Amino acid sequence: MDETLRKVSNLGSEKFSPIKPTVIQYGTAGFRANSELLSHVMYRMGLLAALRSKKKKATVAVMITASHNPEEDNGVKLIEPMGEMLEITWESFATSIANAPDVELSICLESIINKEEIDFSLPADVVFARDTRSVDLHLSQAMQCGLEVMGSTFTDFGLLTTPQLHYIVRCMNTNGAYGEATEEGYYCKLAKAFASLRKSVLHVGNYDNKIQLDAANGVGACKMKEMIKHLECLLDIELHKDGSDGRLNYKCGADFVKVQQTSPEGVLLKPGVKYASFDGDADRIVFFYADEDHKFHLLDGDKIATLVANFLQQLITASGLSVNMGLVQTAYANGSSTVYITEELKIPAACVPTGVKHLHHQAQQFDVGVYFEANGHGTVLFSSKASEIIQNAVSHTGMTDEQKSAASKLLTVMDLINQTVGDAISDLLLVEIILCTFGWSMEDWDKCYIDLPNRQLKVKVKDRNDIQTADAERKVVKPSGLQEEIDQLVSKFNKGRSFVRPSGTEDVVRIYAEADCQVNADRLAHEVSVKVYEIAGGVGDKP
Ligand code: G16
Repeated sequence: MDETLRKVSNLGSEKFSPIKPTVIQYGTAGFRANSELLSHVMYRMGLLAALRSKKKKATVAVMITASHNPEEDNGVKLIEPMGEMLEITWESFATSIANAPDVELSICLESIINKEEIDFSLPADVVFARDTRSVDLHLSQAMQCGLEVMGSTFTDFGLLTTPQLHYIVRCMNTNGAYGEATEEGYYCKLAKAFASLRKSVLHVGNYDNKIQLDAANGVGACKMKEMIKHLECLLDIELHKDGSDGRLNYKCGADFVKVQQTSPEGVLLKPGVKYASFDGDADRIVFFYADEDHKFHLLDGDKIATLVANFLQQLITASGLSVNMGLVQTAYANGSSTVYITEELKIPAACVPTGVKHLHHQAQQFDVGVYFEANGHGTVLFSSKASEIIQNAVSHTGMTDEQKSAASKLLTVMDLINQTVGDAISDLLLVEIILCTFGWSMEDWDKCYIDLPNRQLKVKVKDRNDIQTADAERKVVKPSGLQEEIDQLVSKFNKGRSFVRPSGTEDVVRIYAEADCQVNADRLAHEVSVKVYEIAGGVGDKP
């Protein structure tokens, strides 16, 4: 071990020394920063991934992406053997390794090895992939050097969407029980489930299989092209923002469409047509359309969650199976969606802090856990108990044909869903199946409930970590006095609600507000952002 740690330290200081002393934190979805600052972080994440693999005695994964962030940023995150986000205790190890001075790197590694009682003589195995950012290759080579110096075996999957890598690592660690551990295996599994479900629907009502898809100029474009080849023409998809020109996430993609509440630049909306946007690494999706009056309508993660929960609830009821279902949201969930879920669908809803790891964890408390962030990141988890009940039901003799048919549909739906993490491609296929089953157009789906008008803003402050929150980010506890000011502002607006939180992917404080009309939501968001600027140390132009 000593010899390896010596090499780690030498190579680190010779080739991957931090360019300038910046403190970097493992945030909502790993490290995110300007690409130029990340070589040493990537090298060190290679080291940590090897340790995580030794600790788990399994293959782990590393994804190089900054997802929705602008093209000049990049990032890296570690993925657990079952395709889940890195365990929270290891996030702090990642932060300490990334920030250790060169001379303390080997000491830092040694302290993790000791604390976690890792048998260093065990083998390590890591799979990795990257999105289409131009410097990804160079950063992925730095990460690979970290793996090599630790003596880890590895497989470079090249370009993948983030959810594809999550899927592959889970397949590897379940000896293929979850699917074939290749990109082709991913397409085949999803496409087979999609075709089977789609062909079982005989009357499609108002449903239309045409989609105009904005791929954010990201990796989702080339991967969707591959998926289309497997879909037997059951969907008619026209790609926009496919990366042939235009910058990644620039005035396009799921984050842009959700936050700006408008269509991607250059995509002209035709009334009645269905549109969808992926984000840069295709782990989020939102839908939108224009009505006859050319008014823009967004169907975000909340609308997807309610659609999926409604569909699954109907199948569970029809199958007569005894499995419970719950839905997990964050504070960004539109107030109307929570009322619809709890009062109309009568499904229990939980609220947790932003970040897939929190939603995923909470969703595991249900037999069937649906989780979606309003930004379009989400999936469905089926517990092993639920999977077993559903599997047994299909061959059970004491059930009616109708019950069996519903159970068999549920089983196929499980194959269509990427249960490791939110997946734009899988979610797109799932939404299409549901709309087709219900015979719904976009308008039909949209009218389930009406969103409260809302607005999101960002404010730059000296140190965003000065803002601390509680109650699933719905209350600010530091700096003192800020929450009282927000309460005061909110009380002036009918149906007003607002909260603020430090972003874990960008150097900003995020502000969310909703109210009875758009003018009021905009005013509330603006007034809260001014308070954040004044009380939490705003920098640059005052909002
Ligand atoms: C990531 C996370 C999401 C989170 C989003 C914004 O998305 O995976 O869970 O909602 O960042 O996080 P924050 O508000 O902390 O900046 P993505 O698509 O960028 O990976």
